[in-house]
Amino acid sequence: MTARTTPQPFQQPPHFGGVLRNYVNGQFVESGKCFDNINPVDGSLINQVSEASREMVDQAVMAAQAALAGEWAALSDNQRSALMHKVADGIEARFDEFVAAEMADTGKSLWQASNIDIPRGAANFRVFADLAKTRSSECFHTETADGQQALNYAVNKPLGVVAVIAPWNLPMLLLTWKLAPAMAVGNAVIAKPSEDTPATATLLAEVMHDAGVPAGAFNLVHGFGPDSAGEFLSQHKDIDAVTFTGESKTGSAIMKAAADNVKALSFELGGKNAAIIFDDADFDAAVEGTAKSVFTNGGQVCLCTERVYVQRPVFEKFVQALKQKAQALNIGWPQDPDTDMGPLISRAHQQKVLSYYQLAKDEGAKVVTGGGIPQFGDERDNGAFVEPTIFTGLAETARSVKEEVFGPVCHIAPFDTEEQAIAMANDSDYGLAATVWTTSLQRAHRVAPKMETGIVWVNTWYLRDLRTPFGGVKLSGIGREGGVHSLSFYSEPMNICIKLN
Ligand code: NAD
Ligand code: 6OD
Repeated sequence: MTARTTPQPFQQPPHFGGVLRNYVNGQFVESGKCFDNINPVDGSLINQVSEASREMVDQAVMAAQAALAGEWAALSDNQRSALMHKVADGIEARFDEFVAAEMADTGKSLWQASNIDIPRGAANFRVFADLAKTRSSECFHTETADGQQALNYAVNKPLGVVAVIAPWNLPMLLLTWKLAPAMAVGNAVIAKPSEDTPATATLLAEVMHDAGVPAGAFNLVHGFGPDSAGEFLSQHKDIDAVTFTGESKTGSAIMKAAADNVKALSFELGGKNAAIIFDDADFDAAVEGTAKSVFTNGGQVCLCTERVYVQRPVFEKFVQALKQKAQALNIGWPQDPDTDMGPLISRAHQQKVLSYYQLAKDEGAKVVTGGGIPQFGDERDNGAFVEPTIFTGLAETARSVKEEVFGPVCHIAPFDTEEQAIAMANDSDYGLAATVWTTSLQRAHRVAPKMETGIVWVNTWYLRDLRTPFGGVKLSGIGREGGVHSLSFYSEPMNICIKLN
């Protein structure tokens, strides 16, 4: 690990410094109650955020309902699609502001914010605008036994008012991944970004406003979960669906809150993802790819690998090679082009990850590298950094092998047979993603479908096509989004039967 020591002043996004406001019924509004938005690089205050009250959430719901009965609902599919493209244009026109805002809130690197997070924000609007415009619907020519004939076809209607509750790890990417399809098929939305990452959502509200999205079609409320905007939305009787990305236990709380009003739910939750490295794998590619899947975004991607299983003949060599990769990571200032890894999202999350590092040691792990906090000797010592960490030697039953840490850490264990590797990878309460490294085509096809996960990558990681089904099994989620799956979740199909004879 190389801790870069040259202090560099953190550049605030140009319009920052005031209060980040909510956006309700086409207007930017404040509640009178604020919370702090903290930069995890150095612990400094970025700005304050207006926390939406229950009344403000009610106003957002009423505005959304009015939009569904007014100007927003009156748009044709082509007009709505064109508007979504205009939103994407608006994100691209203010690209640098979005990048700076995402970096300030998360501490993620300039490279990642400008190559992954913000481009995906715009791409989400473009892809779903086009998919919604070109979607087909079912149609059957019906003949009954007694000779009646009918034409049965489906009309897809929006669900209504959709609450989008998003996490902090890929704030813009994950919020728009759900907002874009929901809006593209005509729903009115209420976005609730994480309290840790309110900035890009606020910029997005400005973009929506400037693009001419009708009042009430897009609303933004800031706040927390319990007894705040997250819970007010989940419990609200006039919200038709909640689409949520975040921790599995939060998904469970939202499910309970939404139960009385029987809302449609789509959940993308936690993971404890496995990588399997067979001894026939391209060794260098497997090491490179696994380093990426463990350490990208400081391990704070739900799809990151936390359990690595390596076939015994290459086990020791692999552990040493991954150790070298971890130790070569540049940890530092987000705006430094050489930075590979920034801080965790907050001091609270840093404490959680460090508690898992300690737990692994207490459970008898061998520390291959890391396990602590990097020391910089500058303002970053007030930040939320942890060292990239590799453990070996734990039993598969250890809590630190079973529970999601959500940090730059993995445990590496050896296996002997293909069957053993599959069983070890699947022995998890989670089922989000898996990665398989092999040069055998037959093995790839044999092993991949046996993974109990929503997605398997073979000889790669996080290579995305937005048309594919995305989601998890077990504790990792309910439902699928992506492509037609998103259009389907955010729509209510209605059957129309016309008698022909
Ligand atoms: P979190 O569950 O703590 O928070 C997510 C959002 O839910 C935030 O906006 C938060 O304010 C809100 N929230 C919290 N409690 C709530 C409640 N009781 N009612 C309503 N809303 C509530 O998750 P996080 O810490 O922001 O994100 C990290 C977690 O998200 C990890 O577990 C990670 O695996 C998971 N995640 C999953 C995916 C996926 O696609 N499966 C993607 C990203 C993150
Ligand atoms: O790429 C995506 O569409 C997606 N939903 C990624 C989720 C990442 C989790 O942190």
